Amino acid sequence: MALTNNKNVLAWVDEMVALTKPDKVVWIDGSKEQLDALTEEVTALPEGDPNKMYKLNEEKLPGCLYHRTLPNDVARVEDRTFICTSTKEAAGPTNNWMAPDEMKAMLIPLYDGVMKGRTMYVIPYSMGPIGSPLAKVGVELTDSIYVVLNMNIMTRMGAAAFENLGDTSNDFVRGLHSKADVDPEKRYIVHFPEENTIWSINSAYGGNVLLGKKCFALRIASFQGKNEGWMAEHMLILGVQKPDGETKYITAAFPSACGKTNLAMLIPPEGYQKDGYKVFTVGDDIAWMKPGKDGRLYAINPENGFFGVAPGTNEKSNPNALACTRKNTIFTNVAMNNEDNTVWWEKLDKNPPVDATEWKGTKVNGPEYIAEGNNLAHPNSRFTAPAENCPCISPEFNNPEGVPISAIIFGGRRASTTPLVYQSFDWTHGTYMGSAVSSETTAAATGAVGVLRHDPMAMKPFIGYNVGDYWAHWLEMGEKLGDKAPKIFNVNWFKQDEEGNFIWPGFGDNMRVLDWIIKRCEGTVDAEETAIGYLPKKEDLNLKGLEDEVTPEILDKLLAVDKDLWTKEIAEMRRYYNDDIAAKGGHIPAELYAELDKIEARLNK
Ligand code: GTP
Ligand code: SPV
Ligand code: MN
Repeated sequence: MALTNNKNVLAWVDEMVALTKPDKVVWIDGSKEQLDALTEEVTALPEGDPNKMYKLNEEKLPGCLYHRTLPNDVARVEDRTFICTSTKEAAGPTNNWMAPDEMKAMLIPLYDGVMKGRTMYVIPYSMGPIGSPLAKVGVELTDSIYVVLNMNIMTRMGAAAFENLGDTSNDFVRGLHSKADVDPEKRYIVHFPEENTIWSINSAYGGNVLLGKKCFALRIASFQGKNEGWMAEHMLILGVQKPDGETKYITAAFPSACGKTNLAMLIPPEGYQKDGYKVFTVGDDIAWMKPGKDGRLYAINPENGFFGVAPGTNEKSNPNALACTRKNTIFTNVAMNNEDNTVWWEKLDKNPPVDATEWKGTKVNGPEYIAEGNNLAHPNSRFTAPAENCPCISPEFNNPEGVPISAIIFGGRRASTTPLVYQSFDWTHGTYMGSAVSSETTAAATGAVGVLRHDPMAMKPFIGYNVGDYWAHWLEMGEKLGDKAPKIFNVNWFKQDEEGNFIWPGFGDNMRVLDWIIKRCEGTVDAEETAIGYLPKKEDLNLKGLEDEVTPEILDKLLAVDKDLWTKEIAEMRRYYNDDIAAKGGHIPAELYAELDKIEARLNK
C-alpha cells in the first residue's frame, strides 16, 4: 500500500513501474515485521545465488548479516558515473557528462522490463533527522533486498520520512536502482541534478546503489546547496569535549579510505583522557552545513549509520568502530570464519581463520592463503553499522539544528611535501588549500591504487556541478560567514621515511594535532608563519608519551616546509588549474589564482 498521498511521488512511482515492469511493488514502511520477513527471504536463498545473504553467529554477532557482491562489483565506478546537466559546461571538467535526453534514450531500453519476475521495493527515507530544517527526503526504488536492509541502517527509512512532505511538494530526490544483470559493461551511475533524479543500473555494491549516500547526499546535494546557500561535503564531524566541559566541533574532508571514520571515532591518548578530554562522533563521511541564526556554520550528518572500511579496523586502531559492528551490522566482501560463523578481515587480529571462505566465496585455509600473498577480505570490504551502536556517538547526533563548527580540516595521503598540520591565513587561502588537496588513490574506487591524484576538498568524485563554480560557492559562503567562519587547516597523517614507513603514529595520537587546532581557534597558542601557512611551533605540539616514536629529527621532518618540494607543488597546481580545469571548461575564481601567486611570492622571498 502506498505510504503517501503526495501526488508527485505517486506519479513518479507509477511511471517507473510502467518502465521497469516489476511483478510486485512493496512499499517499505520500516517496520520490524517487514524487515524481518525480508531478512528471512534473502537468507533463505540457495547457496550460489548472487543475492544471498547469510545470518552470522547469533551470540557473537547478534542481528548481523553477511553478503558477497560479484568480483566485478566491489567499489564505486567513477568512469561510469555521470552528471547529466543540460549543458556540459554546468557539469564541468571533473565529471563525465552526457545530455539528459541522450542519456535517458540510452538507459530506458536497459530499464525497460528489467524488474519482470522481481519485486520493486519503494524506500522512503530522510537524509538528516526527520523534521530538521537541514534534512531532505529521498525515495529509492530498487529490486534489491540488500539495498533495503542497508538503507535501513544508513538512513532514517520508512513511513516517517514522508511526514513532512505533504501532498503536493516536489522537494524529494527520485532514485531508481536496478541491479539488472550486474553487467559491468552496462553499469551506469547517473545523476540528473536539475531534476533531483538518480538512475543506477547493473551494480549491487555500496556507493553505487545506496542512493542516499554519495549520489544524493553529495552529488545532488552539492548542486542543491549551491542554489540554496548551504554546503554538502565529504566530511566527518566530531566534537572534542575539553576539561572545562565545552565541546568544540570540527569537520574534516579526507578522500575515500584516508581516515575519516578513524578520526571521527578517535580515542584520545591516556594523558588527554586523564586531563578530561573526550571525543564524540557526529558523522564519519558526509556533512551538510548551513549558517545558523547566530551567523556561525552549523553541520548535520545526513546519515544514520556508518558504511566503513573493514580491513585495518581492530581493537587497537579503532575500537569504537569495531564496537559499532558487534550487532545489527551488514558485512560486505569480508571473509567468513567458518569455525564459528563470524567474519574476519586483514588486521582484525593476528589469527586468520583456518577454515575460511575468502571474499569471492572459495573455501580456503586462511593462514596459508595469506602466506601465498592473497587477501582474505577485499581491501574495500565494508561494514554497514547503525550509528546508535557507536560507544562515542555524540549526544547532538539527532539535534535537528546541527552543531556549530569551529574548524574545517583538509587532508590526504601524501608520502612527502605536506607537513603534519598547518593553518590557512584566512578563508580564501583555506579554500585554495582545499582546491589543492591531492592524495594517493585507494581501493575505494576501481582503478590503480597508490597514484597521486588531485582530489579537491576530497570531493573530486562527488561534486555535482562545475568544480570552479563549487570553489566560487566556497568563497561566497566564506563571505557570508565573515569573521564567524570556521578556521581552515590541512593535515597529513601519511608522511613516510625513505623506507616507506609512516613517521607519524596517527590514529589516537591525532588528538595531539586536534588539540593544537582547537587552541588556534581559541587564540591561545602562537604559530610559525611560513610561505604555505601557519605551522605549530615545535614546543606547542604535545608529544608527551611519544618521545621514543617522534624524536626531534622526526618532528623536524613532520613540520618541514621544503622549498624545492613546495616550488614543484605550486608549479603542479598552476598546471592543474590551467590544463585540467580552466582549459577544460572549469570556471576558476580569480581569488584562487591570486592565492597561488601569493604562495609563490612568499616561497621566493
Ligand atoms: P571512506 O569510508 O572510503 O570515505 O574512508 P574513510 O576516509 O572513512 O577512511 P577510514 O577511516 O576507513 O581509513 C581508511 C584506512 O586508512 C584504514 O586502513 C586505516 O587503517 C587508515 N588510517 C586511518 N587513520 C590513519 C592514521 O592516522 N594513520 C595511518 N597511518 N593510517 C590511518
Ligand atoms: C567512499 O568511497 O568515500 C565511501 C564508500 O565512503 S562508498 O559509499 O562506496 O562511496
Ligand atoms: Mn567516503
